[in-house]
Amino acid sequence: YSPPVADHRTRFLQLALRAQALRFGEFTLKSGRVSPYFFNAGQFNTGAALAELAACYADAVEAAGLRFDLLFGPAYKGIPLATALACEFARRGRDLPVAFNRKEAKTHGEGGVLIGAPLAGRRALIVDDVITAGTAIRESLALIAQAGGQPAGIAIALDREEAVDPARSRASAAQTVAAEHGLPVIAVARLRDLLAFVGETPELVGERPRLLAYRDAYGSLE
Ligand code: OMP
Repeated sequence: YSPPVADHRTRFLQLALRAQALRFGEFTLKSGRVSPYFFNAGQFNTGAALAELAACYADAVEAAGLRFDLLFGPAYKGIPLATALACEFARRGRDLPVAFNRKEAKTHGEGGVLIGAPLAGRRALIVDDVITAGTAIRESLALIAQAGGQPAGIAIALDREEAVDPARSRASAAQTVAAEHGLPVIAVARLRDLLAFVGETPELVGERPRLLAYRDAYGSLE
């Protein structure tokens, strides 16, 4: 008998907790919101953690059945994520081109802001860490378009499921990006999965009221 393998959401949340990529407390976000939790993908900082994380992304992407032919990792956090995911897909028998950008344009050497496989004519899956308001995603879409590529979708580890401006609309940033650009957003886990996970984990259950209050203030409606 081999126990059933947990689905990618649970495996990811357990891994994030173990790697201290998921923390509870008081954190000020890029948006200025004060959040009772924070996800820091930089904490996946060993080969084994990145490999395990990449397997979670790969499972989520495969389950979504999306068509794409290149992985794009936005600087900086997306770079190791897209690279690790490319290695995982290769391990599963699919060798995909991978590309990423640098933040500062270089004027010597090979120049430009894009590194890796050419984007022209390819359907790029953007691989990033987390979506809150969707600002980082919009920058990647512009880069891909400039390079003559076509975005195929966005794969992220965590969708915080927050509304950009809760007073105006309670659609999540991921839903807004998806609708505006006609692109699927594939998240390994979403806030609703985190809430369920916290509820089932004795040492975390005390965090649940603060998470629920935060969701009431800023969360999107399902
Ligand atoms: P948006 O660009 O607003 O979608 O926010 C995404 C970025 O916020 C990430 O790329 C991070 O720089 C940062 N962030 C986290 O890394 N983890 C979080 O839990 C929340 C944020 C955030 O500031 O919203």
